[in-house]
Amino acid sequence: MRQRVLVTAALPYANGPLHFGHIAGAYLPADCYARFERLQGRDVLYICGSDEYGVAITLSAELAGRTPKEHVDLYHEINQKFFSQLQIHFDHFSRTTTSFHQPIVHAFFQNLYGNGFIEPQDTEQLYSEADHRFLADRYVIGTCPRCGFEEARGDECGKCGASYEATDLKQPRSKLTGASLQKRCTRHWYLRFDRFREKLEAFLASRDWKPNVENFARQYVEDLRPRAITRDLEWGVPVPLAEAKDKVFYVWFDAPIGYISATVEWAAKKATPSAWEEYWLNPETKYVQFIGKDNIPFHAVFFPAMIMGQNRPYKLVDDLVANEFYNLEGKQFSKSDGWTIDLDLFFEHFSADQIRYVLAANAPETADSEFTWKDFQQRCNGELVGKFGNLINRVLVFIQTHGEGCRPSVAVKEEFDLQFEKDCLRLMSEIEQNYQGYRLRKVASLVMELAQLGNAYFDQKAPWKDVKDPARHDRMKTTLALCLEAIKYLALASSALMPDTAQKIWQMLGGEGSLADLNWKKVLEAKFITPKLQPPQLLFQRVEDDIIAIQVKRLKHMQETACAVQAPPYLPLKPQITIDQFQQVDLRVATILEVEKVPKSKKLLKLYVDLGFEKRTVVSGISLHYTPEQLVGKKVILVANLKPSTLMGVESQGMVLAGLHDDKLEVITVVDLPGGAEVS
Ligand code: B3M
Ligand code: ZN
Repeated sequence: MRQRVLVTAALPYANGPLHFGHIAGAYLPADCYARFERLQGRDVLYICGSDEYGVAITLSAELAGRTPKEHVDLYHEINQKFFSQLQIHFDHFSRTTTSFHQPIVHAFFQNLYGNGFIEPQDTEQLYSEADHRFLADRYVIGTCPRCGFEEARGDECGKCGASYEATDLKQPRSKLTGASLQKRCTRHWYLRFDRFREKLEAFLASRDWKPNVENFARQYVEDLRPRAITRDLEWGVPVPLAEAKDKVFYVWFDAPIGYISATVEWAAKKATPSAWEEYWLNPETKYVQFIGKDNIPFHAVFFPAMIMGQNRPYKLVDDLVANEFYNLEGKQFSKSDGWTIDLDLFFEHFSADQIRYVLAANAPETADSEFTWKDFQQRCNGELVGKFGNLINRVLVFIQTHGEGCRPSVAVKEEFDLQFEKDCLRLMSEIEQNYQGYRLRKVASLVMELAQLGNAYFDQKAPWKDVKDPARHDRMKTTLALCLEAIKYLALASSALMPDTAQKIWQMLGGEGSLADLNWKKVLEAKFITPKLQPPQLLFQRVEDDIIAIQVKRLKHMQETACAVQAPPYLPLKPQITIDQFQQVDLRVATILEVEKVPKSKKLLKLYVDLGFEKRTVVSGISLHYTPEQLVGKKVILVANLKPSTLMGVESQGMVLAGLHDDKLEVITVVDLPGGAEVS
């Protein structure tokens, strides 16, 4: 019986175009792994699909003037095309709006419900009379309960950094229509994740994951709480309870079930409707999931808990491969900021294998990494052309020129030849282990090592000298035959990573059929029978400086135009006040003595300041803009007669003045005045 391997990669939201960051993080590593396991003769199924529900999608759709369905249809197509341009080959790419999905989500819910893991709870939420609906946090803006900023977001204030429930906002209103919102009671259904703690702990203990994944998961398990799995929305999988007619499931409840429903759809389309069970219900199957690090809790904890509450023995993930983030030239890819690569233009100049290789060589496996045009050019020219392509080209051209393309056979082997054969096989076995361990970076570097080994061997044996002396022709034939063997290894080793290139090499060597359909071990030992080699063809184009210069210029240009379009609006002025009203505010110079982070808060810093006549503690939402070291010693302006308020458990005795524009925040400081000085 062949070992079954189920491979899934995070279902991308059909909410915008994918970029190389997504590819490097999940889809390429998963694709290479699936291809590799297939070469190993395993029965592999690589499943993915679009994640099409969730409030983020309804919001973007509304802003784009589309219905959610139109919106997801559009991006489902766009993203599928991108995957195929990159030769990311899924056995099935589904979507969560298929008719297969909903019944399985319902069954999941019914099992959890029947097993007592779901409980209703009443909460207050913001309701729009005008739109006849409850609004999710992301749709809400209002006045910050702390600093009075009128454009505060539904979950936290962009000005002072306070975080709160949307229901705490003053004058809450709809982000889309401006309609005012009222608090209303609504009932939601909570999944009692806390009741799975022990099972989850045992599950995590039984797995051997990378430390980043394991630690992240353990932290979540320590703090498991019931979580609402329903939402007041129209777009989503409806909740199958009479009481919950207007609710849908939270997208993170339905999306992971999409892995299963996609497999069910795959089986149905193949006309073997129960074939999915061999992957999902068979404990012998190995299940490997590839995700970005921001998805760890959902895959390491929530989805496993959902499965633990089922009556059917669905597979729990065996290996969870989570990569870090992958940036573009030092910053996150962002379409709206113009910080991205136009893919149609990219594929005009470059090939899928070039980018697959570069992404792998630089994959964000243990730390964040980035794409830079310079690195792309260097790797394409220095490695793909200079090492890999060079070996293949020089050997094949030599055989064409001096041996009319006839396949040389091994005559006598010297010690040096035997050592070369051994070194090649050692590298091949290392490459195998690293594919198996999801270490693509290492695979890419070993492939180059193999190419360099071949180059060094060819140089050392110098067949161009032997060709001149008939007495040494046997020696030359051995050299060439062993070089061809190394080239065959290169094709095999790079088949999962650079499938097009590997296939071209395979054909040049006289290989039959598709290399991807063959077996690693058999190819390793295979002897070619055709007496002639195919004339060599070019594998990789050099990447010229001017092409790279154009890309860099385009990136800059796109960013500038995006900035021009998106210049942040200036807020309208507030109503006039009198000088008396203003003078009620007591502003003082305060010297910052000590600064520490407020635990569990992203934005808040706790400042200990000196007003000359007294010292105070002030909490300020500036942590994203300043390090504690940058602040100590600064003399800032404090609203000194503000009523104290408590933020994340810390009492704040005043407010530090700061200016904010387009996400840039700057604290107002003075230089010479002493602490306590009045400011007016
Ligand atoms: N769509 C999040 C993401 O693309 C989400 C993954 C779902 S996997 C079940 O990052
Ligand atoms: Zn605020």
